[in-house]
Amino acid sequence: MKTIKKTHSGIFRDGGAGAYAKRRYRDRRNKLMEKENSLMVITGVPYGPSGKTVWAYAHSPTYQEPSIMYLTGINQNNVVLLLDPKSKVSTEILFVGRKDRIMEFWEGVRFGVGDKESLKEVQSVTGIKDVRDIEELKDVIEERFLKNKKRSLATFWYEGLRKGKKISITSDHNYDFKQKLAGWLRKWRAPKDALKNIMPNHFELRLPLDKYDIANARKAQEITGAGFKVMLKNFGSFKNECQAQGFVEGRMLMNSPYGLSYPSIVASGTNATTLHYMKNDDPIAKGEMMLMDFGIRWMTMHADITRSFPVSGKFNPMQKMLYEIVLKGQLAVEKAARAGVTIEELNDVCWAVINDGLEKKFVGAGGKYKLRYKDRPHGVSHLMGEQEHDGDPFRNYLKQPMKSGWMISNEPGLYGKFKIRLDGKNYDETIGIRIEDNLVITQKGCMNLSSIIPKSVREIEKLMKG
Ligand SMILES: [Mn+2]
Repeated sequence: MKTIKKTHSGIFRDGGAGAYAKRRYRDRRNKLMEKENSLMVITGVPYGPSGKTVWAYAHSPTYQEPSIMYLTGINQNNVVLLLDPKSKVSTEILFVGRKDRIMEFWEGVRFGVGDKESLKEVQSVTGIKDVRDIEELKDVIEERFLKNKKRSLATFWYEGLRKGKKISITSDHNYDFKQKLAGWLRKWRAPKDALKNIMPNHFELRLPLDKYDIANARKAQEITGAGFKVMLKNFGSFKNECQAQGFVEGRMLMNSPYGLSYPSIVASGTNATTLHYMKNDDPIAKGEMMLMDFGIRWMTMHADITRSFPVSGKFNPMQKMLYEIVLKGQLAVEKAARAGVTIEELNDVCWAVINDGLEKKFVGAGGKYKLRYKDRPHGVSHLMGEQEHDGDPFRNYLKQPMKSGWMISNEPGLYGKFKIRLDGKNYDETIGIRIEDNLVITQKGCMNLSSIIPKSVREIEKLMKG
């Protein structure tokens, strides 16, 4: 029998850069040090998928806190990174736990310190020379902080503005860590404003994707699109929502070990008007529309796709009319998207086209409708990257001019009750339609990474015919 070498890559994500991975992560850390120019400590997620957190098994195999994943590629819990741009001893220190061979017997390779061989392993995989036991964390930070002339210490937590007031996400490990640092700083009699947040500078560097990220994002689109196409061809055999879900997720997971981008939304008929429908267990009936929001990860990049299509394989005239109104809004956004434009402006373009289409085309043809919202059901775009929803969670970026390399979603939708008489037939349906692509912003416009995934009425009907 031929022996196939097994790799233990779950511990380190090279991001598709292969031999250049160490340099890629070092460049990112150097750029952050240059920009922030302060002593920084950033924590990873404290717990991983193990016996104590069984729930985590249900989640993605890539579970690291994205801010530290971006800077190190290390997919392991209980890791802290210290950056000290002014230090003459070492500008970067990685803190990890002790090597635990019993735990490795159960869970596979994990970085650790405690003996020469283990230390060498962490150094050679990550390219970080100064690796210490996480037990030394407090002492090392104290020593570095007291030496620091600026008397400042920076870390990462989610903070933004809501109605002009500063607000933080206080329920995650980043905030817990920040609070711990704040406590230490008080003990060390630091100035009141000593603790700084690297979030703005961090996102400025992280959000524009590099060429590896873009290649990974493309790969995620290819796998997601291939899964969707084969599912559409087989759609006639599905009796309920979970069969469609199981099929498309199975196809995607067969082609990527990195997990789903998020739990799929598979909504038939009126269920599609619930924006975050995740029950996915209702029977599906001919004549209804389907809405599916799904996607796979590749490395640390995510696909976030939505397609709407008729269960029967053929749009009825009202469905087709409404679908094309939404599609027109989406194409208008794609046309308007480029560096310098804000997402707020994209929203204005999108919903104006859709509301105008509804009035002129639908009402113009005698249609009546009732939406469950005023003007806009949701935003047309969110940032994407290391997370499916990336960037500051308070979305202060909506007002910022977009930068070349940003990845955003383009997801107009229409949800409500519609009634019309067309070609001598009455139509009366509660419908949810959303069409979502992912765009990478460039100086002159954008690249639609999802253009390989069918969405025109003609393409969809052709695929469903088999
Ligand atoms: Mn989305």
